[in-house]
Amino acid sequence: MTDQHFASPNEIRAKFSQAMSAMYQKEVPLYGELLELVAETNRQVLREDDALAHRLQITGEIDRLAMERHGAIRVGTARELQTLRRLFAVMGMSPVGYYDLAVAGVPVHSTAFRAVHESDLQASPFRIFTSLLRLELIEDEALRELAQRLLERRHIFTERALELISLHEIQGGLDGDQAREFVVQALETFRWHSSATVSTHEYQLLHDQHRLIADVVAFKGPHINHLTPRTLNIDRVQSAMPGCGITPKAVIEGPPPRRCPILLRQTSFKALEEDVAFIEPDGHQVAGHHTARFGEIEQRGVALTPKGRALYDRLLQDTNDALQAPATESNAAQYRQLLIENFQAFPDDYQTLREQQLAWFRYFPTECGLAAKEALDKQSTLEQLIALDYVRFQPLVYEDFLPVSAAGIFQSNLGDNPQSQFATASSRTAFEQALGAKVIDELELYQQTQQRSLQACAQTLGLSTLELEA
Ligand code: OOG
Ligand code: NI
Repeated sequence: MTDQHFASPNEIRAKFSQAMSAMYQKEVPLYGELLELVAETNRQVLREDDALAHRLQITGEIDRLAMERHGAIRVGTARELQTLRRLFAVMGMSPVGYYDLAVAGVPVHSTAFRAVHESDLQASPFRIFTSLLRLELIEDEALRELAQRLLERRHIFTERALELISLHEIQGGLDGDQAREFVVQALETFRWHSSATVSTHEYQLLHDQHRLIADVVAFKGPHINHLTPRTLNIDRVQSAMPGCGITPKAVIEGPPPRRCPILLRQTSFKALEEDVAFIEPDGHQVAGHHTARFGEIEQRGVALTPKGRALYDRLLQDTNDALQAPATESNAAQYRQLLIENFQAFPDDYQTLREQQLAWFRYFPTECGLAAKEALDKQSTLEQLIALDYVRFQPLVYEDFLPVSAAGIFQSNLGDNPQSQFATASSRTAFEQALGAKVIDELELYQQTQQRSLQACAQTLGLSTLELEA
């Protein structure tokens, strides 16, 4: 139950997302430039492509586009992850999906905190890709203990943030003043600190084990490591980036360019080398460097059903097998060509994607459907209504991430040489234990949204139900 005097979680999330973006623009000015480039490109695309503009109008995505972004953070302990879960709950964000990156040589597993209902996503689609370091994958025992010691003694939340999180749990919400204070306090956790918590020597040890370990363990908190705006044409932004002094990575992760975009395409620019101060055992500070924070852009397309996703995974695997080497600068053109060739097998019109049940859609009654409402045959099927143009369908946007792409993004800012795989079982259960909750299955969410749109359609047209053909 939501009480009237409580601030809405959607509003808190929108405010927080805005505050985080403002903070990151100050911390990493290049991100601000990227935002401008993306906004300008989106305006251009919308001017040129009426059909796309119309579609985004119907789905409502046009209203959320300018505020749409995701961020990423990495934490070190179950306690940190659990408290983050409680913190994000204040903003109406739940853990969705499980991503195992150990298989790609990155010693973390992850989830994405985000809103789950389409109306809440519409209010603010802000997402945070959140990774937990898997300390058990550090083989060197002394080093593992050092990492554990460092993590155990740090406090990544302000006292007041913790109080407000508890208050939210006890009261069932936060009032306006508390919500404003919460945004300020919660933001502190994600701020960049240029002073490390370790000596140069310790940093080197952690770094040599894995750069990511140093990034998580050697600092006061889980600094936001990138914020990613959503573009309507990633190829165009990618080719405009160098002109703005931004060098993108060689390969765009995800599917090839298509008429009907699917899932998610992403590219990042390399992490920046930043000045940090290490703290030596005798207490004095020594200047050094750390590279962690970077920029990224993404283009989102239609969410895929399990069948569509299986096809995507297979075609991507075929592409990588055919390349016979990791995709890098030197074989980028060949990779792109192979990707395009392999994905010929993926239908590229919404009609077929829907008929073959490869993707999720939302259904909307049309003007003429509404006009014909009284005279409608109550037994009409969905397919008949579509044929009559009484009902139309629109692609349901993908709100999540892709493990192979995420690994590619991690790799690119950890240095281009992919590290060897960790021989380990994927451990969703261990992740959920650390999180203190189950992660939500994203496919169920898409299915529910599609179903709700069918129900709403039926109701508006005065029918008892509307269903997809089996
Ligand atoms: C997260 C990398 C994954 C994405 O968009 O797939 C990611 C990280 O580097 O912490 O952000
Ligand atoms: Ni990202």
